Amino acid sequence: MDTNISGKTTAGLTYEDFKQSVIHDYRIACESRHASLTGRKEVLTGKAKFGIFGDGKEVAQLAMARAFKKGDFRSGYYRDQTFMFASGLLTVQEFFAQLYATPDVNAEPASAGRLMNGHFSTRLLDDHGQFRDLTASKNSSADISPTGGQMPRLLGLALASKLYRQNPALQQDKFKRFSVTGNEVAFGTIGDASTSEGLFWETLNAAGVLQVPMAISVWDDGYGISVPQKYQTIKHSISDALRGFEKTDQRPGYSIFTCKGWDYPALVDTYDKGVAECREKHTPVLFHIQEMTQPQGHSTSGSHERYKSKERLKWEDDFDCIRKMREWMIASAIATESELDEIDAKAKAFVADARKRAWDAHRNSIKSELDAASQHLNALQNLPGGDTVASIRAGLHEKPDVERRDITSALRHALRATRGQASPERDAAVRWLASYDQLNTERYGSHLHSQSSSNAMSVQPIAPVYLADAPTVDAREVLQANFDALLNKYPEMLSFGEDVGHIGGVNQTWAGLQEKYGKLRVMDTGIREATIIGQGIGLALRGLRPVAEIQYLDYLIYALTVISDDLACLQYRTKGGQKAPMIISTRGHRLEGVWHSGSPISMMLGSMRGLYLLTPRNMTQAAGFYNTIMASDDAAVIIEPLNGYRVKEKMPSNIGEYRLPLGVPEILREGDDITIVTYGSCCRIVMDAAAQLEQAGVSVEVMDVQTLLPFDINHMILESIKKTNKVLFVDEDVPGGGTAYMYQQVIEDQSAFDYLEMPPVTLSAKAHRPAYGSDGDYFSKPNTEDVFDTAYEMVRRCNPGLFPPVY
Ligand SMILES: Cc1ncc(C[n+]2csc(CCOP(=O)(O)OP(=O)(O)O)c2C)c(N)n1
Repeated sequence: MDTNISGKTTAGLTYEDFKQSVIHDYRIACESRHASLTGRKEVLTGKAKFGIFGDGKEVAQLAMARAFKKGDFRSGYYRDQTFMFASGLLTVQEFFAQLYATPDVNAEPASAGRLMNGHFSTRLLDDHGQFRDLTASKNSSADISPTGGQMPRLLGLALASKLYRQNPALQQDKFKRFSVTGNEVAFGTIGDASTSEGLFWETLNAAGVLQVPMAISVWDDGYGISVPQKYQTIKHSISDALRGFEKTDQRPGYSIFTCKGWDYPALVDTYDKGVAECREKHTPVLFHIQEMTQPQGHSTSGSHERYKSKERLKWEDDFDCIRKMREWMIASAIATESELDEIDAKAKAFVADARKRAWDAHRNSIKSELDAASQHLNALQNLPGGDTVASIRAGLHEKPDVERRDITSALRHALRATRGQASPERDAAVRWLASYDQLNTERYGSHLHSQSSSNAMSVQPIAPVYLADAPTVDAREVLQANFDALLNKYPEMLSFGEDVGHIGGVNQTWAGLQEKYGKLRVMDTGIREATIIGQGIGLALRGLRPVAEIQYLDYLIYALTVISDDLACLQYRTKGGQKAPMIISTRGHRLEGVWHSGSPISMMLGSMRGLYLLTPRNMTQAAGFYNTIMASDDAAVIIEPLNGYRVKEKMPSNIGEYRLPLGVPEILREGDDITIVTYGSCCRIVMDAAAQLEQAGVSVEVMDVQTLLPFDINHMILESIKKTNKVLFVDEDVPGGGTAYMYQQVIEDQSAFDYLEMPPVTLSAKAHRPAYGSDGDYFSKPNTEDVFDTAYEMVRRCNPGLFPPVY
């Protein structure tokens, strides 16, 4: 019998302390297993809708948790409940509250009931939306369901340690709550099948290139739902596949460790050693944890007997990691069989109790709402139509586990049944329903954006100032001077992207800034859009202010999942528990050909709610938006107009300081006959057309909306339409894309319909991608003649006598 692991005392513990820590670990493992078993039952008996659990992965996670220190971060997936329990980041009661979708941040701090079970996270922000001292806690970034989606942000979480260690400007007191000289490790976890995803490989390569303290664990149970490893991984082993990534004496790379998921002492030793190296030397490490199992199958959606052989199932039983840990503890005289039985029995009782507390709390809050609704239903029963209300009420009370939707639905039906009657009872019921609706909107719909006092909508605008002798320069110089001022002002700001560093960007907007601020502030990256965004998310989660550049808007599509699934919904899915205030800087709209003229606005509008989408028409406006977002704690995409870098603009004297408000259009030209609403590069086209229309006797009001999300918050466009009674929406997206969005905003949201004398019109690019060359552009994107003809036809339709036909 070993007196301790591998003949040495683990992590400086005495044998007795070590023994107690193993017993503690065993208790956590048992609790976690009982939580899984009980959780599945809760789903199968209808108390919860879906369950996915961490059974079969417990023991390795205990070992990982032993190496996880304050200040460290996790970026993982749904199997990690044992790690979360062992690290003290999740209680069993909270685990069940999430399973029941309890919409209360105190009961379910990870997502306030918004995410299905197994989506872990810790609250990095205080109640005011400001960062807590992250070095005083162990931290977990917020999980998402797309497998592999946790990888890109892991890169940024790890890179932050390197920056905090190597950049002396980040040693100031105000950054002390984010890092202790970069000693923090970013722990990643991923299932073996999900290593087939491109995001895994892109992250792995980037972290190897950057040499950051990232410790990835691959939980290998041989399957991705039903699909076995042989269809997932080359050489059927991720560690074998990754041998080329391994570091050598000559070249940096990864330290790669393999270990069996049931071998507790080896796991503890391996994590101890691997994480120490990662922390100290900032070497990325990968732990390939093999021979894991799934005692209950993948999730509650199906049974694994359908695709695992009898032999495999028998092996999984024999090599169950808790069983093996137990055998080892008995063989090592750490505990006797009966002592372990007792721990297990206590764990079972503890879980049962925690489950009950979670369920009771969940039900009690609904019950009090049901009681309030019942009183209103009672009162409505006395009105004509009361019979229907009585049966609605009876139906509600017959339901076994009434939910909030049942309460709301019952009230709505009762009000429908008693409609048309003036009575104080109805008024009271209507008022109660409205306040209940408000409560549920807050429960299920708050925190799309930051709700802290530093949110972007609260930033005070500052106008650009021009001296009498303000120089006129190439527009890209305005941005360059602005970035210079921002880097100077915010030591926590950094920018990175393809060609951003050494040459200062493909359009020279960062020219000379790497020289001035160093390679840790203005960085080149590989061609890897998804992890450029992930890098930004992870850095922003740890208090830095990244400007992540996607070289052309057309290539944002490579990063779409990371932006949509991770960044855009971060505040929402944690109900304000986390934020990643980063700027995605890109350039788009028309320039040249299919892949350098993109303006996929409807794609962005449809997938990035939670981000602000800013579409400046020139670089002066763009700079103003960078300044606003930097002064806030929100995240935004800023699209610089690709064909505007060499256009001449005046240099404001308060560069780096002026701030443009979001959601406030600018009237570029006043007119009485028709309102044209547009943004971005189309502004110049529309302005040219407006000048030509003036000569034809048409007075055009041109409105640049400037930001699509948010959109014209003061309804300035409506005021314009009240004057012109006609509106034309112009952009470069596909038909039914960005123009349809603006149409909906103005007609429905601003109620402009009543002021129109003819239907609104949209003018967009063609449905196909823009062809190459000047003619390709002309026949693909809206041009000045198109705008002229469309607007002219609109005014002609209202006044044919005054405007003869052109064609
Ligand atoms: C991008 C994406 N594709 C598919 C799914 C559906 N899905 C959920 S879990 C899973 C299997 C994952 O297997 P593995 O990575 O080995 O993790 P395990 O569940 O075995 O721990 C799949 C295909 C998903 N969630 N995300």
